[in-house]
Amino acid sequence: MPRLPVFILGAWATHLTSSGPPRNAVFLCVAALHGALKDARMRATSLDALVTAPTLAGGALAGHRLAQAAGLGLSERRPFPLIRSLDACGAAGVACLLEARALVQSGAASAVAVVLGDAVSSASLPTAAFLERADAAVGGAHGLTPAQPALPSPAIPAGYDALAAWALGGGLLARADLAAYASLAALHGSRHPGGLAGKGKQGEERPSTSDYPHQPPALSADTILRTGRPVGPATTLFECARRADGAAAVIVGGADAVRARGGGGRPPPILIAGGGRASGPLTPAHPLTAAAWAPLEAAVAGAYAEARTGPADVDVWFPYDCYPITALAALAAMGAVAPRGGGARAPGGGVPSFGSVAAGLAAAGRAASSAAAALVDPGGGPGASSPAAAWPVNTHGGLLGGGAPWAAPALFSVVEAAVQLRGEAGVGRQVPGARVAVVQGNGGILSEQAVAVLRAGE
Ligand code: MLC
Repeated sequence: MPRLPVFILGAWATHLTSSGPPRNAVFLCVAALHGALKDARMRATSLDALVTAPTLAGGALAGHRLAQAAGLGLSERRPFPLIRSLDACGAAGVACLLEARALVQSGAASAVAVVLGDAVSSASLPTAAFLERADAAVGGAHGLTPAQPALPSPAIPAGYDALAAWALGGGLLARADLAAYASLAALHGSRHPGGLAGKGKQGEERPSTSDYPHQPPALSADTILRTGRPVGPATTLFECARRADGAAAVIVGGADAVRARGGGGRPPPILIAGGGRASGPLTPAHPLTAAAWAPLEAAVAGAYAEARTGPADVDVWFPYDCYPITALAALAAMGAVAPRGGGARAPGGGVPSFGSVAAGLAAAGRAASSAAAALVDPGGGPGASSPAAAWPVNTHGGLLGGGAPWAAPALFSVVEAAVQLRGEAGVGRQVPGARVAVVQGNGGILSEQAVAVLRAGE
């Protein structure tokens, strides 16, 4: 039986910050929720469900805490909204979006808010406390079994560093490819007003780049390799998810909700065309093999199959880039290195390799290196071409170039995908003719995968 179509009706994200006074994750989430409702031209009373995830900074019952702080359920006309809280770490942005879609399709809700945020910058959560919680999330100091030793602290960078070393050791990537990816992320991040590197007007209501002056990119691949503080043998600090405070929200509903809010002046709905989810172990098995990527490959395949589409139709890509190795692997799994329409479509133009990370990683690495060579000069100044057209990947900067509030980043990707598919990214940032986006969330160390295909104007 065909599933009911479900849409994104509104999307909004706060600025990302890492300095100034400590931020409160719940307050950030409330701000994002109100921004998304305003964007959708809807009232909080029209929501009948809220989907969120636990924060690193907060405690239990995250959804109830947020609903109460946002004043949901205060109307006498509606019951308290249904709350769902998913423990999926970095996969949460997409996993929660798919959960919201399932609530609408099952008839349990007609309009659902998906809200995620956290406050994990050093301004809000001192590094020692951050590492105690982040290390614990992936097994802690004692590891899980004698056969699976604990990762040394900082455990998350160490786990991803091992994946990068696996790819380098197998000759699948060159070290410079990883730095090239981070350099491109920094370039996009520097052009987005809401990210840590962006210079948007503080307090403006939604990221809008129409009046945003071009900022030179901060980092070339060469600078990253020469000056980046080593965090592991194959990772510098500039190749780590950049801790940040911030929140994102989207409003999801079916055809009824689209009709109920009317037409004129409302942003066009974005169809959630397909979704795929898959789980893996908490940390990849030792010794590492290409099988570590199987959940990612399965989630991508599920999303494409349901959307009845494939890489040739995708215009803008949102791989989860907590570390360059995950982004390049996801681009390979998504088939982003395949040429489209016979030309060098995004990004790069290499060997068609959709489906297998091991088969596509080398092409993804080469694509990143050649895009970085064209777009970023060695001194870090801007190259000639438009980054959004030449490298339509994480156009908001992702986790490396934009910022990473723990479990929320993939929802920032969903918000940016909506901005791109609505054609609202502004001069210098808009991917020309963007109609289809693919967004990935990755939790833990490849522990949880969620992928969504989004389509404009249906
Ligand atoms: C950090 N900095 C960056 C950067 N990363 N600048 C540019 N690009 C990047 N990618 C900057 C910071 O903004 C800060 O600038 C300075 O470098 C120092 O960063 P810090 O974090 O304050 O340093 P420190 O306290 O020494 O901690 C280093 C660290 C930590 C490596 C232990 O940064 C860390 O653990 N990072 C990884 C975070 C992480 O893994 N998150 C989860 C991703 S995995 P300034 O100007 O303020 O000094 C995931 C999946 C999941 O998302 O499920 O969780």
